[in-house]
Order: sequence, then structure tokens, then C-alpha cells
Amino acid sequence: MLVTLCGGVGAAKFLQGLVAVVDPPSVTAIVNTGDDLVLHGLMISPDLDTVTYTLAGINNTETGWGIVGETWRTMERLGQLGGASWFSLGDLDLATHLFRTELRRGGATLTAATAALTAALDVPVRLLPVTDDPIATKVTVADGRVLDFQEYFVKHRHALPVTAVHVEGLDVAHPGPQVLKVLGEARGIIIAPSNPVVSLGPLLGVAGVTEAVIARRDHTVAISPIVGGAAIKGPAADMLQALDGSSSVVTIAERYRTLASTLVIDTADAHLAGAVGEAGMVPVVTNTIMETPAAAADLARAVLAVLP
Ligand code: FO1
Repeated sequence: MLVTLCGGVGAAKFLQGLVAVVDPPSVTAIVNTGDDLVLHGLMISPDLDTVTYTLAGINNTETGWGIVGETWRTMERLGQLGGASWFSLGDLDLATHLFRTELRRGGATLTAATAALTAALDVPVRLLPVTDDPIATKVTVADGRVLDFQEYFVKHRHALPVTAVHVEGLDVAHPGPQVLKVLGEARGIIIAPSNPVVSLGPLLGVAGVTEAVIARRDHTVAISPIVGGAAIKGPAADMLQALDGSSSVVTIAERYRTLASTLVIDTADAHLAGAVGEAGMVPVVTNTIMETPAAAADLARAVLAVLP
């Protein structure tokens, strides 16, 4: 069994490549839930949905989130009524949130609701929310305001300088029922090229998860989300610059060296391979930019080649 630690878009693309080169049921994805929100009374899990839609082959490749061929009539009507429409929920995507919310109100855990959703969409990979307990990523911005993650990310287009990130609920959150077990049993653990601060940070902060990954360090490979000092998508580079004082593959190595033995970096960063080694991780240099499913499959092959 292979376990991938996942945020949203970058992880979803990687998983798409991985399932092209291994038997999909042998893959388990543990997914961040710190981005989750309740809006219009609906329970929304953006990272779980991005991974689900991508593996179901119905993702919107232009936005990176949501469903292909989406329409927005409900949002338009909601806007006309004066309702909150800053977080765009497409007409098809809304069905996911209705389905999940109804199950959860009936007593299902997020893990169970996710299993029902992925089964209905024929997703061949097991998706595990990192926790069934509510956790919520909060972002402190330069003027001192503490924003909910989606307010920072979507409403303010992740343009505000960040001074701190914390995750509410981590002190009482338990890992999902199968999370520690699969980490202990995995043939290999792959840290996807997701934002280390706001995607993997909350996931690794759930009780026991970091310790379980450290215990499997020799079987764990991380893929850098930073290429040439910049993030492929989103605010990872700005956040690392603000919080760690730098944003290179070496910054990633410094964050991940206790968790993973190997760091996969892009050919654009080949000149930093030595510095990654000095930071305590074995560097592997390859193309990490997943412009096509074929490129994602090549990256997955490169990762598999370094797993024991
Ligand atoms: N991202 C946006 O930039 N704008 C949106 O309006 C938006 C809506 C949205 C709805 C459902 C969903 O699952 C994801 C959505 N996202 C949107 C993406 C989401 O904010 C991000 O993917 C993250 O949470 C960061 O990983």
C-alpha cells in the first residue's frame, strides 16, 4: 500500500499520475481538512473534493477546483438576493455539499461521508480525511486581522501579507480511524507537492500523524512544491518567505528532513541538490511540473523508484 499526504490541486495531479502507474486500490490518500468551511449551512471540504473530482475524471482543469462544465445559476440567483456569493459553489458542486451535509446531519463521520461520495463517483483510491473532528486553519495578516482560511484565500485572493498561521481544534482533534494504521503499514509514504504551511501543516499537526511519519522516515519521500523559488500555484512561496525567511527547495528540506529521507526537486533547482543533501535529505532531481497527466505519471515513476 502507498500512502500520499495531500492538500488540494498539486496532490490531486500527482495522484492522477500515481494511479496511472500502480494499481489504484493500492493507494490511500490522507487529505487535509483545515480548509473546510460551513457556508449556507453546507459542509464543504475543498481539498477532499479537489482530489475526488480529479480521480473521478470530472475536475475543472482550468480553475484547478470544482467540476468540468460547471454552471453558476444558483450563485447568480443568490447574488441577486443579496446572499454571500464570494465563494463560488457551482450548480453541480452544490450536489456534493448537499449529499455530504445530509449524511453528516444523519450522524455519518466525514470519513464515512467521503467513502460514500467516492464510491458514488467510482473513485478507485481510498480517501481518508486526516481527522473527523473539526479543525480550521486561521491566517493572521499584516494588519493584525485573523482570517478564516477561505476568506484569506478566496475573498482576499491570498494577496495579503501573512504574519502567522494557526489551526483551531488541533489540540482536541483525533486522527481519522484508519489514518495511523495505514501510515504504519504503508510500503511507502509520499508527501505530495502541496503547500507545506496551510495544506500539510494542519494535516501533520493532528495528534500522532507527525510521529507516525517520522517512524517511517526511511520509507517516506517528499516532492517539493517550490520550483525555482516560486510556488507552482498559490501562496506557498510568499508564506514560506514570511514565516521561514526563505522559499527554496532548501527551505522545504529544512521543514521535511525529520519526516522524509528523500526530497524530489525540479531540474530547475538541480544546482541546489548539494544544499538539500547538506540540509539532511537525499535529493532526487527530475521534472516535477505536472503540465500533463503523462508528466504526472513520469513524476510518480521517479518517486516509486526511490521508495525501498
Ligand atoms: N477557489 C477560488 O479561488 N475561488 C472560489 O470561489 C472557490 C470556490 C470553491 C468551491 C468549492 C471547492 O471545493 C473549492 C473552491 N475553491 C475556490 C478552491 C479552494 O478555495 C482551494 O482549493 C483551497 O481550499 C486551497 O487548497
